[in-house]
Amino acid sequence: MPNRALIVVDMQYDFMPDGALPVEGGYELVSTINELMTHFDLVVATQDWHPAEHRSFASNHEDQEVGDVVELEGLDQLLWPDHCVQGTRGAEFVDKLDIERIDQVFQKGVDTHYDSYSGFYDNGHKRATGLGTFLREQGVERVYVAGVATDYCVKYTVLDGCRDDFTTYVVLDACRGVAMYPGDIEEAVVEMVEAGAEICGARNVGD
Ligand code: VGL
Ligand code: ZN
Repeated sequence: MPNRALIVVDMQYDFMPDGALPVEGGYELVSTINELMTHFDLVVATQDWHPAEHRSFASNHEDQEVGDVVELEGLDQLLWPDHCVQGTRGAEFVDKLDIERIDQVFQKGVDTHYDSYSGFYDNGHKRATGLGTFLREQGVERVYVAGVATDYCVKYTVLDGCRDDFTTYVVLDACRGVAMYPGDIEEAVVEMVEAGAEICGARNVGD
């Protein structure tokens, strides 16, 4: 049984540079991640998968703009442009991603009232996506995380990986961030390291 897995986070059109919630350098990651997947017996992916009425969209609030913060079910919620709406092209994995190598996909952000940056739990830690249980069932103890965005979904996936006692690696050159504010990516790296994550490069994940 594999004791390690690669978690590919949100490699979807809406997070590419020409998407609704653009991440600079998103397309550059595709070949890196395709190569990275060949080193793993187990690959899982997360997919941001929102209903059109999702409350993380500024468009679903009156008098709010992208970047504003509102309270959602007791949590601060940063408002985003509409993105990764279920069934739209923006929510699809990018074409060139080698999706045949993905063993299991975990969708998140499906509940209108809760956002879910992490691939493991929603932001309020109320509901698990099933990712953690799946990995444990497969005998996984170490996870490697790659994808977008370093300062949101990668970060929260890594923090939950650490919290749930997986040995968690961030494959930093296989991640890109949103950087809504300057310094966000660097700050995310510090937070992940402080939570116990290790930083590595795509070239030294081994086999
Ligand atoms: C993400 C913001 C909103 C991400 C998803 O994939 O990092 N960021 N939804
Ligand atoms: Zn989202």
